[in-house]
Amino acid sequence: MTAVQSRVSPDVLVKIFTTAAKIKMYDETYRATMRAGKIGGMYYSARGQEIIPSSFSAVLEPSDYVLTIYRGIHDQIAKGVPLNTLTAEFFGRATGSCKGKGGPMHVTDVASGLILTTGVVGSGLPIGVGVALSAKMRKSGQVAIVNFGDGASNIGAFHEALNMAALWELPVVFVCQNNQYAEYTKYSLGMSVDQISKRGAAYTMRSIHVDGNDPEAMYEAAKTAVDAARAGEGPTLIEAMTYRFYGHVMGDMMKYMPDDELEAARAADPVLKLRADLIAAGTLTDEQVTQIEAGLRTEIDEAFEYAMSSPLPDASDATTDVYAEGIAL
Ligand SMILES: Cc1ncc(C[n+]2csc(CCOP(=O)(O)OP(=O)(O)O)c2C)c(N)n1
Ligand SMILES: [Mg+2]
Repeated sequence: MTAVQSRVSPDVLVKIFTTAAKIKMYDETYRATMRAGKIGGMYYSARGQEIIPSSFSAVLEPSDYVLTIYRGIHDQIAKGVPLNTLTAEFFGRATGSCKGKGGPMHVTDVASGLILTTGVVGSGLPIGVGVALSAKMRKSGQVAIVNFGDGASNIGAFHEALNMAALWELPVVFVCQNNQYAEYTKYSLGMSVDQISKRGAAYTMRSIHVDGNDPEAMYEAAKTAVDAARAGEGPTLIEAMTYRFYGHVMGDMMKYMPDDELEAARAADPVLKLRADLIAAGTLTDEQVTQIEAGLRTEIDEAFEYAMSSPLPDASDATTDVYAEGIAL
């Protein structure tokens, strides 16, 4: 059998796979821990959407910025937020990246460039414009990646942000992760266009419609957009088509998602497909994949153990780090 020539180097594909496998395993562990009643709270699984941020992670520099939403665990892991402090923040522990005061909906980790997680749909886009403006004014060469959903592209802030970013030629990439549902509504029922990427034309913005579950196409889209932003050629709107495997939020019964659609999406699991493709192409052996997964298992188990055994924040710390120094209360 002749291996199909890949457009993207094997090293890059292995990097994308390793990140995607980490996100998948982390998500499975998180849901199992919740189901076992060991942690409470809300959880918005990103299973099925792993390839999008994993492809970006093979393009971005550590100093670049990423903004995400409540369904953001894949973006946070891919940007390199350490699993210990990330998990502790999700569990609301004092050792978390925001000392347990952010929780799953508000993770920030400045050191790794994960600048914002927001629960307010669409609100990350104008903030991403501000982050990119700062990078441009400082001539730092940094790029801002703003992740959001299909539903967010119907919010006014999406349009305001695209307009300003295009006008000021900012180094920002708007990544619409079109997982085909906004809460319980199929995106086509609430969208005036058949492709969200077409909205970029209204702002004279470079726009890309891509299969977000295809690592080669997704890597090329990410690289094109990031290279352009870094070269001073302004923003890009990427619409990355994908699917969410577990509904809107943990506990969602998913009755509104047709069984055959869900089954087809899960049968085409993009992480398992990339795993199988890398083995079939001879890029990785079975043993190498098993070794990668064993390493991830250890790292994830240690992070959950660290978070579980960490203390809750002390009540006396409730207002520290909340207000800037010198502001009279
Ligand atoms: C401004 C605002 N309006 C409504 C909501 C309620 N809400 C939470 S998630 C969501 C759906 C967003 O869907 P999408 O942008 O496609 O992201 P996904 O959850 O699919 O990742 C809505 C309407 C909100 N959080 N913020
Ligand atoms: Mg959606």
